[in-house]
Amino acid sequence: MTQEDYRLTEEQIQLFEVFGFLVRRNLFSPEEMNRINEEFGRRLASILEETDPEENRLFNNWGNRTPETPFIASLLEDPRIYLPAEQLLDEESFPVHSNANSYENSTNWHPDWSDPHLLAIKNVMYLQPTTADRGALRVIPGAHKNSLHDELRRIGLGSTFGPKKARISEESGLSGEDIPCYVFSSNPGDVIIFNQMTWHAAFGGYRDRRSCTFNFYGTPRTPEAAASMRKVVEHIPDIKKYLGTVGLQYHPWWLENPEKSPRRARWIRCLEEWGFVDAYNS
Ligand SMILES: O=C(O)CCC(=O)C(=O)O
Repeated sequence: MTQEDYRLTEEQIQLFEVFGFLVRRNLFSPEEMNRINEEFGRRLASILEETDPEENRLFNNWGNRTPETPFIASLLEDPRIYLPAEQLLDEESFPVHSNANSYENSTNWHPDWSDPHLLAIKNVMYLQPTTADRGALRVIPGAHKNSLHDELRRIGLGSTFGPKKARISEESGLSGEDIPCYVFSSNPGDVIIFNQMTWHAAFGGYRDRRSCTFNFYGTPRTPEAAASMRKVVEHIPDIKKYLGTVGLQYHPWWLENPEKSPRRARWIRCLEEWGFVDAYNS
């Protein structure tokens, strides 16, 4: 398995830039997906034992960089995950989140953010097969750019987690499923990467719908981008509370970097310098 094997082609990079997302099929083998599912299931069971069922969390989610899930934790350093980030963002990009998500239901339309100064990508792998009516991620092609990105907010597509309908649905009777989009029907082992400004959603949700997500941020190169990054870090306490993420994003076990990986050492330096480690681990 060489780095070269997992480099995106120029055509894939172009597709990502134009549409805001890229689908990669059969990236992980059934054996690897079984291992991921096993670690995920064990960690979820221990979280359910440790946490108060009355606690009002949106859905069960936790950081992957823990000794309880060593194989999932290692995926950030797998070229199938970090190489596209280095190609699509830059060689100095760094992994801010590596999360496991056990959803309770569907997710309404939203972008992860709307600030074009800050470049970020998210890799999403679902651990169960997905279809249009069973939890597939939907993305609106081209909605990572303006004017489409802002127009979708203007027409009232934006919503939050939970049963509250988006304004466009209240006013028009359209459901989230009626919005034109690409549906990422997938099998375990497939991965979609999207620009975090891309509008996305998933419908036909059900209890314990599982995904692992790996996000990378580009290193800010302009004062505006640096200011945006600082704003993101300031909002971390609110986001942690809102999402109810369990455990640490950057476990000391991962921060120790026992194999002295130069790539991980660089990532840790960026995460510390920008304040992510303090903000997420405190
Ligand atoms: O699968 C879902 O419910 C949507 C996930 C999502 O919004 C995300 O991964 O950013």
